Amino acid sequence: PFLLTLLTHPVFIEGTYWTTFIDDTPQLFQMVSSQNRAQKLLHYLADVAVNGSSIKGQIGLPKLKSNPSVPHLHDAQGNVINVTKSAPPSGWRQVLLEKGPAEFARQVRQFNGTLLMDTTWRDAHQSLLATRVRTHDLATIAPTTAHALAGAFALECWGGATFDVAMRFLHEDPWERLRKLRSLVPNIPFQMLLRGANGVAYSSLPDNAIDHFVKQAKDNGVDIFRVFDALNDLEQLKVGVDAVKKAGGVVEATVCFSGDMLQPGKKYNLDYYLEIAEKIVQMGTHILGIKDMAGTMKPAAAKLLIGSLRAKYPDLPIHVHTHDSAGTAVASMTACALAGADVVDVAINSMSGLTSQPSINALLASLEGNIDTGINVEHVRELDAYWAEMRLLYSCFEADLKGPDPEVYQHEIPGGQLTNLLFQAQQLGLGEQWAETKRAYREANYLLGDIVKVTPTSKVVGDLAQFMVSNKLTSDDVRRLANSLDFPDSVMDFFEGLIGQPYGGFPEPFRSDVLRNKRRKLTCRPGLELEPFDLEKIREDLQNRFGDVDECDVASYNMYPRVYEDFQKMRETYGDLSVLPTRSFLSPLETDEEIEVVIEQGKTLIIKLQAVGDLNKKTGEREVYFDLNGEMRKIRVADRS
Ligand code: 3PY
Ligand code: ZN
Repeated sequence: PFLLTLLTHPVFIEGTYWTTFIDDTPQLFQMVSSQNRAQKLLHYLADVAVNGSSIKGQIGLPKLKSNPSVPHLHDAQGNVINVTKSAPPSGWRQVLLEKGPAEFARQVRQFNGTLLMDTTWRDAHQSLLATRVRTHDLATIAPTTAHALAGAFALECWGGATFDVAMRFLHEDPWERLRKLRSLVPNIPFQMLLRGANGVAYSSLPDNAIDHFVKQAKDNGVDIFRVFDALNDLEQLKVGVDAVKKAGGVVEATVCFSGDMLQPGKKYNLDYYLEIAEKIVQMGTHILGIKDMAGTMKPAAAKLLIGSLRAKYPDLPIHVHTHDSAGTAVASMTACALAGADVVDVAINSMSGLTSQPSINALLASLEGNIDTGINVEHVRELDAYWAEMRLLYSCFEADLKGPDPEVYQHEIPGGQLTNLLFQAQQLGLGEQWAETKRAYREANYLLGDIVKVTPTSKVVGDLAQFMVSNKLTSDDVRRLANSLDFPDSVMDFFEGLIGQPYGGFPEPFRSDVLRNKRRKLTCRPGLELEPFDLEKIREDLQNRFGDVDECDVASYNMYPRVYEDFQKMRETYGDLSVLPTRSFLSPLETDEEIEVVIEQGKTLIIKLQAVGDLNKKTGEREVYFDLNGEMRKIRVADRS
């Protein structure tokens, strides 16, 4: 293609070129690069045209048949606000940038009311749409969001499962997502979810890898780090907290809330939470997070817990997270606000409820006249129109949950996992299996010692539950046969101590029976046993294998080596797929359908599918014909259908 570009360049054709023509005309390389990029994207579109999308977890095609539209925001006089031309109002990020984390936290505490964090860009789609929302659709609504939610405490937009899923299933770079969104939202702080010593992975990494990852996250746009450990193991938590402190981010060290606190005899009761909170305060945090990942914090528990923390720590900002799985989240977050929480989590209406966070407008209505939030009610209502369309666009990832689950207080399954497990049961078409899975999950939790359940411990419980269902084992059977059963790896890892130490210790003799002589019993935190990564060497290796890499690539590789390698291979084959509109990413173009793809600012490809040729029986291939910016292109792809 370079030769072609050179030969067709007007200067070359006119023969007015000079010897340094190639050196002095970098556009030649840019043209080659954009032609290459176009060619790679056509390959992807051709493959989808012939074989359909191969995005994991996709059932059917998007219900949205048109391109999503961006709603207009109106000012108080009813005029449309030009969100791309006018700078968004200054927000809490300006306070943070000007005054630093400690003063930011102080001012959040001083705010006369309760601030809101919008989770739509992270937890809401992780909980409802299998984390599949793409950068393209977040970036499209980012300028409008910067205006509509200018008063928000933060947007949760990164971390948790989004990092893994972006690379593994969406074939996009999570760091590019972060930088793009950051450039479009200068005024609202960005929050990420960090799994303590696990970073954004499922098990411990060496401490230097966590420090390195967090530094890149901070440098590329994350402001506030919600750090948790799935067992509330403070040693594990501290690894993440220390990393954020070193990077200069806002620390939100978090207590994971587990189960119905007010039930008599509950292991995780008020005393337990006050004890963990005190240790977190001793560790040093700008904000105290309370993370109710299964949505089991009833309003009465919220009032008691937040009220007690408020009284004990009058100067410490408290930020509460919940899920609406039981249908009580608006009531619970209202109770938190009334009890003195400084920030509570919500999601845009069309992305709220069920296993996601409570609806922002429902909470605003609930607080109205009583508690200020600094949020423009009309603007978020207008913003919702976009997410209503997104829900249709991503319909092929819906778990199709119909209503609240009243059994959450029994099984205590975290929001995102509840949707995943239901989705799996639905795919099997076994309604009964769902009830059985929930029952087994509850039993598995007790077998494991009634542990705090959130990534990665929720996976341990889920794996054991599925093991029990598929092998038709009761908990008595499991206990009795423990020294002869072949348990899932995650269960072995848990009992070895690779996920940390549970509160109250491991259940015995069950632990010893499960481990037998196959695994040891670790008593220290697993990271202490890991050799630090040689980051310089990793970067060199990656450079040799993949060419131009940076520290973010190193961090991606450290978290998910295989996933990162596969991602690089996809990039090599198809280029940057994040620029494709989602409908074309997930479904074949129709004949004569034309799409616009912005590959970089000011560079738009107009692509039209012209025809898909007949199957060549000898090669097993088809030719796919496109019109690319007015020129015909033919792509040959293997027919795997
Ligand atoms: C995650 O770790 O991804 C979570 O969302 C935990 O709630
Ligand atoms: Zn959550």
